[in-house]
Amino acid sequence: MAVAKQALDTAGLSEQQLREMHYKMALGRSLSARQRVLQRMGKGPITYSGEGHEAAQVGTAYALRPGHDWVFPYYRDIAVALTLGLTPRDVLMSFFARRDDVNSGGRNMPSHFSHPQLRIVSEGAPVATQCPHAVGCALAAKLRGLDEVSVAYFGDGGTSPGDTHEAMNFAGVLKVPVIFVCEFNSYAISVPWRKQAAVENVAVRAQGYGFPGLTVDGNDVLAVYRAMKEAVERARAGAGATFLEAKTYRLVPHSSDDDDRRYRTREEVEDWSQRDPIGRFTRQLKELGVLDEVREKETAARVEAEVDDATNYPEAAAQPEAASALRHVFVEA
Ligand SMILES: Cc1ncc(C[n+]2csc(CCOP(=O)(O)OP(=O)(O)O)c2C)c(N)n1
Repeated sequence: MAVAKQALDTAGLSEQQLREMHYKMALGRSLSARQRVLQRMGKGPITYSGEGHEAAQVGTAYALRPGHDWVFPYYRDIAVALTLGLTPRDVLMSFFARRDDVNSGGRNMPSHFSHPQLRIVSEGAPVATQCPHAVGCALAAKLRGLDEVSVAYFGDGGTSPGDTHEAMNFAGVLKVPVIFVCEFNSYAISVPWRKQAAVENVAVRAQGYGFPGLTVDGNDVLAVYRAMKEAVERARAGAGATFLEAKTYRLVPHSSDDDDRRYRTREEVEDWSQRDPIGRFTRQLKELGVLDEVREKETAARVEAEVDDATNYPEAAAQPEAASALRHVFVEA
């Protein structure tokens, strides 16, 4: 109790905010699971799940100002997108590639979240190309004297491409308001971290680029939130970049096309399932008296209804017109 209370005090969040974070985590989990089911039923395309990453995603996104700060998520960041204001309908309209999909009008790959008004910028398919984009965006804010922060999200695999190193280098040199969030789940598809780098905590690299790097328990939503809040404050105050490494685990295969039994033991997956970030936060909130059985059931029912609604909504929605296929590809007369 004392530990939970202390965590709450330092996070500075109201009970309502804590419940909202819990709800967003549950929504991300359920919507991800629904997409996997739809793919298996042959109704939807390839899907990338955020299951297991919810504390890292909601904890970081909750510290931002939606529609003010610029967010460059990667394909696993469903709960980042939902926390910033993308709706379950938006997500599934994109999944089913409908004409009125806000992400891209049905053009982009699934899970390439974007929303102009919410300042969520679509990633490119090549891993980590969003890192230099985020640094460029942060430089623009700095040159214009704006207090907008840019955030690049990526996995541990995303720390290896040259793009990330170049982005981090210029973030340090130019001292721009950018935050690098690494959702460290120990695998780049089937490649374990130990085959990718010889350091345990990738956050140590930040020092070499001239700004702070922090490693946090990425399954502890309040620890993530506190670390991110500090990074955001630093960025807004003109103190430059931060690298935040959130240690977490994806509870399901890399994508619906992956069989993780070929490279992860069931014991390992089970061990991490015991540390599920949602179960952990639920217990913490109950201990604090912020959540009880009744509210928990209400949240579950609300999530289920929203996910069902989002699943059904695209059924009646228009398909993109074939004649529009080349829009945004070539200049139109
Ligand atoms: C430059 C590049 N190389 C390879 C790929 C294929 N690819 C897609 S996702 C991925 C794994 C990335 O792993 P990580 O960044 O750790 O994120 P995670 O999926 O584990 O959350 C790879 C290798 C790609 N999209 N782009």
